[in-house]
Amino acid sequence: MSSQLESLNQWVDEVARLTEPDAIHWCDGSDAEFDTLTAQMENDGTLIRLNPETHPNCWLHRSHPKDVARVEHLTLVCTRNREDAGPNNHWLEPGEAHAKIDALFKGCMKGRTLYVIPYCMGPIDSPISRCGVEITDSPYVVANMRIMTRMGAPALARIERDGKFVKGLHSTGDLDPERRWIMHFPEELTIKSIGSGYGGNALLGKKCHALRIGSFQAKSEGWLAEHMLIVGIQDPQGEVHYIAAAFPSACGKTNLAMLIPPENYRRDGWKVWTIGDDICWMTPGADGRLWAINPEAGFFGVAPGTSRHTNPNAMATISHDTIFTNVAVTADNQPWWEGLPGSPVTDWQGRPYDPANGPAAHPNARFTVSARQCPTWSPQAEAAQGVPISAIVFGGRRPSLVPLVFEARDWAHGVLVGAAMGSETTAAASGAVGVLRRDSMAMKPFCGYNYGDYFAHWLSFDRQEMTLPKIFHVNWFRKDANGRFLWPGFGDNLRVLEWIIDRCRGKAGAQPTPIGLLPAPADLDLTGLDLDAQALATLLEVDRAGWRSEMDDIGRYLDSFGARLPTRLRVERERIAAELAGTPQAAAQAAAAG
Ligand code: SAT
Ligand code: MN
Repeated sequence: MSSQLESLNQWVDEVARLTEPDAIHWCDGSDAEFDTLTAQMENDGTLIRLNPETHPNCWLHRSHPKDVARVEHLTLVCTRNREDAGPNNHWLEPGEAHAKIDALFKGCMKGRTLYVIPYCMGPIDSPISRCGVEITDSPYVVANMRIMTRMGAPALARIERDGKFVKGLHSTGDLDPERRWIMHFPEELTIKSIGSGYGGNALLGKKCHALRIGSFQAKSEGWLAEHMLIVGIQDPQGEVHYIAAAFPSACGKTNLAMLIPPENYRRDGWKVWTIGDDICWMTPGADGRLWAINPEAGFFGVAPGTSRHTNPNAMATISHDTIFTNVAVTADNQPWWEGLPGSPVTDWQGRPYDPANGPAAHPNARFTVSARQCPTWSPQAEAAQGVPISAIVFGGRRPSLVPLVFEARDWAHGVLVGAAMGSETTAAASGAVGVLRRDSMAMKPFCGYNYGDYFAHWLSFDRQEMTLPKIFHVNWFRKDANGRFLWPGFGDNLRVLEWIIDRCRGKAGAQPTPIGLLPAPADLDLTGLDLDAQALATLLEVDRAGWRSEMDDIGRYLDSFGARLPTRLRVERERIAAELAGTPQAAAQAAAAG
């Protein structure tokens, strides 16, 4: 046996001694194994089969009502030196953290089966992919990991070749939020999670590995692990342009990754290809461009709001072979959520639906589905070398101030734009919803180390041999005085992506402003769109007074990273603030100082 498999066996033995399971099952990732597990979960009520006529091979899972989202306050990054985790993370000294969580793992799998899940994040034969092994006592987690990752025998074979894997230990414990922790030990490539069976807390390949541990690995190995969708836009000439876009959880990444072009674009021959909807790993290629893979094999998407109007491709994707979590059901046992036609009879907790109890589906209800079922799934998603990225887009929910789109002047300015990102909070994490917070690169909950060092890592790609993507910021969520969205969004977002692509190939115009380059109304193709001139003017305005106070706020935020904040970002912010204040000399001075 190889030494890798020996060390894996030893770890499994060690965990079994601690957690005392009744049985140990090594997952091979086969269809037969999946069928056995789902049948078992149907028998014990973990899964409920949905209408087989309308939704073949679909199940509903109802989670514990106090276990419905990520828990950022219980998510820790445990580095030896506190400063390495940074003010963006909750921290505990590794020794203390292990002791605390191991006490909860003691004997927690009595009466349960311990599943060993070898998985690969990314195509099995890609040099960009990385492997891990999750140990869990939840068959629901096994079934979800089978959909979300390349799981089982091929992953185990790659682990043997690689000689390295991330260790993830998970137990649902007793699901008591008082005894719940999601801990990361980046220096040990280890994750320990207990007390939750939900999404990012429990499917350890996703946020824990592919983002928190991944970002830490990426920094030391010279690549980027990002909270970004990857979409390929094919123009009428047949050329495909790949865009990576970072938005916080539940801000429409899945919709953008699968968008259907507006009618006039479809007629002209535009096409959209989906590579990923949540996570992007990018690495410099021999040609100096950034090449990206989607480390995941499935979608764990937000159900509420998904409909034939907002995302027909997602609706087709989830019409069969899908696990739904915390949705409502109709009288004929179809999954239901807010935004769909029809009506619910049973809510997400299994109670007869009563509007007095709130929404029928939980606002963070999800679907888990293989990406291969998506009609726009790109064959390039399996390409070992990944796809070359032309543009990076940042965006958040900003009801005011932030224009529809602007382009950063250069890479360093783009890094500032990403670092300064703000967004209103959503139901993807526990806590208040709709509160504006800074969420740099949409990585606030997911960056596995000090944000100051992370910004420096981003800046470090600005090297002579690199041909870097251009960086943009978009805002689909601008509202008018009556609280209505000004921009239609969804498929019409392609109008903005076309401008972005044309900027990358030097074909479209732009107006310089202190915050970056903006399209003039005539630079956007608005054919067939019912948008009045006033709305368009608001979407493309730069309100200098508002931006001055935004820049002050960004300055205070950046200062919170103290000595670890790269000077380059501070200088960049000062340059823009000076330009907004209307003192070009000050702007020139600030630029010269950099
Ligand atoms: O629950 S997850 O963390 O996987 C979903 C999300 O917040 O993006
Ligand atoms: Mn996400």
